[in-house]
Amino acid sequence: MSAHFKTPAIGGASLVEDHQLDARIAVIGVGGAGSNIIDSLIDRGISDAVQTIAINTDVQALNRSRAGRRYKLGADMTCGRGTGSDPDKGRELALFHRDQIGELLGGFDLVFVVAGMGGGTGSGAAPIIAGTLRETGALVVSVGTAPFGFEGKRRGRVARQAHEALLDCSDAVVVLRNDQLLRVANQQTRFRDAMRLVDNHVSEILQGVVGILARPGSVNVDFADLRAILEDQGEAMFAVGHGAGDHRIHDALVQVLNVPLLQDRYLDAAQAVMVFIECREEPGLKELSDMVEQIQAEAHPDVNLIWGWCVHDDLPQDVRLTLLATGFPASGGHATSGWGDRDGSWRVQDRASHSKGHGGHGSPDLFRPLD
Ligand SMILES: Nc1nc2c(ncn2[C@@H]2O[C@H](COP(=O)(O)OP(=O)(O)OP(=O)(O)O)[C@@H](O)[C@H]2O)c(=O)[nH]1
Ligand SMILES: [Mg+2]
Repeated sequence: MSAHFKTPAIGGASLVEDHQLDARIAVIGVGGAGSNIIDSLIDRGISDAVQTIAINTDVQALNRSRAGRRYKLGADMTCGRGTGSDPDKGRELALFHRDQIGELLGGFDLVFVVAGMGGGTGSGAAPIIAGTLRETGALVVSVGTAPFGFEGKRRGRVARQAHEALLDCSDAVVVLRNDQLLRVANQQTRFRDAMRLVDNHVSEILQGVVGILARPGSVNVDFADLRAILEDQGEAMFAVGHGAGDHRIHDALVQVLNVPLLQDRYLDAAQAVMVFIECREEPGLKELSDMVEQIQAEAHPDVNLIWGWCVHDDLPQDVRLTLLATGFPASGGHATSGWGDRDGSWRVQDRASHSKGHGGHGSPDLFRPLD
């Protein structure tokens, strides 16, 4: 089954525009940050064909959410007040409702699981939700934020564990480090504004990926290509850049290569890269070939580079360039202590040694739609 952006009726007949999504896509925000990111995505605009879903233990936050579907997680066990920053509780509740999560949220081809790591609900529940939906056959991409160092050592440790669990349970995991924000923040930047910046960045990435699937281009990229780049990959890097004027594609690419929020990850280690360019006007052969050459020069010598472009007039600038990179080495090479727990580097785990499954039983009473 395919979903469509818009099907305007002309003389009673339904005309399917070129904005067609062959893949069924859901963006699931887990916990407070996840839910706020969904709202930001809705504000920025996302195809009606993409299901927006919020899952939270906190009923007040859920009531504020503007997601298309909202689910309380274990409301009767937590009295709807969240987990008190306890990731074990978040995990237990998700395991408890695991079967229902699979039943109610199964059937998607591509699922983004989005959460702020460091608290209880997102850190504990997001990996279980990711693993459950992956077992339903969906390609699961998790997007998590790593807390600011000033949020404390404990949050950093919880976030690091959540990240490892997400790697076990997802096809690809993108981490955005809040601390990187401090590089672009100034004395006047308020906490809420900094968070909004992250929310907007994640939304932009999601818009970019949906754009890849939604707009068939002259050089087309489809869901099979996306699966080839993301399936069973572990660490991933996603970035979006914009450009205008004579050097529009080059400028967008430079922006992408310098996105401050991404984990310290360098393109030269990426063995698989997808680039998609949306342009208000058809790009020139030279600017396209320059871009491909530049990426090939920056990426791994054996990089599998998939690229495509389309013309699309509803863009903030002349060009939007979305880049996805995967195939990073399974350990080492990118050690970073960006988790705020100050205990040095972390290692990406050997994914083959981890099983996808988790136990747990569902209860029809507790994981339920809000309305
Ligand atoms: N981008 C973004 N990050 C946030 C926001 N709120 C919190 N965070 C980050 O996400 C981490 C987890 O916070 P929450 O999402 O509020 O926690 P939760 O998953 O709801 O968990 P509990 O409330 O503890 O059950 C925090 O440590 C912050 O680093 C937000 O609105 N946007
Ligand atoms: Mg919360």
